[in-house]
Amino acid sequence: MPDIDASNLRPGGQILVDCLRLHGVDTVFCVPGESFLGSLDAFHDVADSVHLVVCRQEGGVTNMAEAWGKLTGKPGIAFVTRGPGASNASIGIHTAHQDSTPLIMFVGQVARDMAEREAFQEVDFRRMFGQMTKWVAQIDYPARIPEMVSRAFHVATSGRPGPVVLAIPEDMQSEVAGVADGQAYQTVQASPGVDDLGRLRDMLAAAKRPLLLVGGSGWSTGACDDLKAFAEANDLPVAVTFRRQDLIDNRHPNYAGIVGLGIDPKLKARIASTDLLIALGPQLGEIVSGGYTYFDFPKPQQQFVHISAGIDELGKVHQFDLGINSGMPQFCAAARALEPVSPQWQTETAAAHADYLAFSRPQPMPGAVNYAEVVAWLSDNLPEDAIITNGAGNYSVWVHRFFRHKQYGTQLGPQSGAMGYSVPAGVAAAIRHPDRVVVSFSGDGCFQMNGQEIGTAVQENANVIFIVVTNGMYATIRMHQERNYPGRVSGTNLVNPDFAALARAYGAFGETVTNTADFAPAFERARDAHGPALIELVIDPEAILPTTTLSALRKQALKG
Ligand SMILES: Cc1ncc(C[n+]2csc(CCOP(=O)(O)OP(=O)(O)O)c2C)c(N)n1
Ligand SMILES: [Mg+2]
Repeated sequence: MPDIDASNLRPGGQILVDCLRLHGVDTVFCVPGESFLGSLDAFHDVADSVHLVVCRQEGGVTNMAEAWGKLTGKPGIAFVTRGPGASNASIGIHTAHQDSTPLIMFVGQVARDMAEREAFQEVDFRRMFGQMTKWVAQIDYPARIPEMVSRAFHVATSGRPGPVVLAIPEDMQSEVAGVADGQAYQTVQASPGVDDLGRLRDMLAAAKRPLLLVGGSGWSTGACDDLKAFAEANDLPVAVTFRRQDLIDNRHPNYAGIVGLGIDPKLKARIASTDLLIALGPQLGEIVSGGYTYFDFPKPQQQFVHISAGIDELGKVHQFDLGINSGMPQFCAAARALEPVSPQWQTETAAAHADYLAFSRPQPMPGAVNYAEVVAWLSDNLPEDAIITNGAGNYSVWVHRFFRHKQYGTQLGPQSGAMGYSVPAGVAAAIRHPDRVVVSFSGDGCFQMNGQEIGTAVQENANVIFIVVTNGMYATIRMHQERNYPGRVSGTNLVNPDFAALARAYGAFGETVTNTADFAPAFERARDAHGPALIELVIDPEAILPTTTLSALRKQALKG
C-alpha cells in the first residue's frame, strides 16, 4: 500500500477524477448509475475542465469513447454502471479491441462487502471482459487508484493499443485515502533497428513489383507525412486496409485502393503478383486477407515484411521474412530517412492508381437516387478535413468506394464490423471538432441500433449531419441470403419510422430525399441548420451493391 499522505485526504471518487485530469482527460462519456455516484459527484467539482457527455445507452457511451480514442490517439474514457450498463457497453469494448483503439472504461461495481454473493447487478468483470481487453482489474483500495489508473493509460496506449476495463466498487469511491497522484503517463513505442532498416532497403532494391499495405492504429499526421515521403521517394504503390483510407490522400498518384470488403479485382490480382509485400501496421486478418485466401499459409509466397507496434502480432498468423516491432511514427520517420532505391516499377504504380480511379467512378444504378453520385458529390464538395463516419451494412460499401479521403483523421469506421457505430461516432467527432463538417452515414438497420444518440447530439448541440440510407431491409444479410438461399427471404425485412420526422421530434433538422438532384440543396439546408441534422436518403432495394442488383443476384444463384 502506498504511504499515507495525510495532507492529501480525498474520497476515492475524487482521487479518480483528479488522476484523470492529471492524465489529460477533458471529456468523459457516461450513462449514470448508482454504482458510481462518488465519481459523478467528483465530476461536479471539475465541470469547467472535464466535459461529461451524458449518453442515452451504454453502447453509445463506448462507441463515442472508441471514436474519441481513434480521433485523439489518447484513451477515450467511459463510465458505466455494473451488470446491465457493462453489458450494453460491451460492443464498444469489442470494437476497441479489434480496431486497436485506446479506451478505458470504468464500471461501477457492487460494494466490496457484498461481492461474490450475486448481489444486485453483480458481474465478475474480469471474466466478462477477459478476452476483449488488454487488461481488466478492480480497484479495491482508494489508495491504489493513482497506480492502477496510471497503469491503465500505459497499457491502453503502449504496443498495440486497446481497451482496459477497471471496476470501481461503489463504497471504494466514498472511502477516504491520502495518496499522491504521481505524474502524467507517457506512451512508449518500439523503434526499428538499424539492421532491420538495412534489410528492408536490400529487399526493396531486389524487388520488381513491391506493394506497401498500410493500416493498423497508432498513426499521426506526422507519421502519415513521413509515409507519403517514403512512398514518393521509392515510388511505391500504397494500398490501405479496410477503414484506414485516411492514412494517405486518396488522390495521391501512388494510392492504389482498399484491401478489404468489396475489393477491386484488379487490386486483388496486384496482391497476388507482388513479389514484396510490406505490411505497415495492419494484421492480415480475415477481412484484409479475403477470408485468409490472399496469402499462403504459413508463409506467404511473396517476400513478406511485417511491421507492427504489437510484438505479439508478428508471426501471429503469417510467417514473415522480416518482422519489425515498431510504432508507426517511429518506423515512418526512419523509413523516410532511408536512402531511396532506384525503383523500376513506376509503370505499375501509375497503373495501380489508374485502376483505383476507374473503380471509384460512379456507375448508373436502379432507382431515382444514384447513391454513388451522392457520395462522390460529398467527396468533391466537403472541406478536406471533413470527418466521415459509418458502421456496418452494404450502404457503407458506397462510402468506401466513392469517397476520397484527403487527410489523416477523417475516417471513423469499425473494423470490427459493428452496426450502430456511425451515429455515436459522429456525435463524438462533432464534440471533438465543433468547427469541422461531420457526416455520419448509417443504413436503416444500422441507424436504429444507436439512433437514440441523436438525443445526445441535440443536448450537446453537436454539429453533425446524419445520412440514413434506407432500403427497408438488412440488405447485407439479404444479399447473403439471395446468394445462398435464393428467393427465401427470412428475417431481413424492416418496417421503418419516418426518420426525418423522428429527427424533428428530437429537435434536430430532418428532411427526406428521394432523387439525386434534391440531395445537394437538402445537404446545404442541413449544414445551414447549425446543429444536428438528418437526411433520409431513400434508395431502391434493387440497388444491393454498386455493381449488381438484388434480382441479378437471385437469378445467378438460381442458375447454379
Ligand atoms: C451489432 C451487429 N449486429 C448484426 C450484424 C450483422 N449485420 C451486418 S450488416 C447487417 C445489415 C445492415 O443493415 P442496414 O444498416 O440497413 O444496411 P444495408 O445493408 O441495408 O445497406 C447486419 C444485420 C452486425 N454486423 N453488427
Ligand atoms: Mg438497410
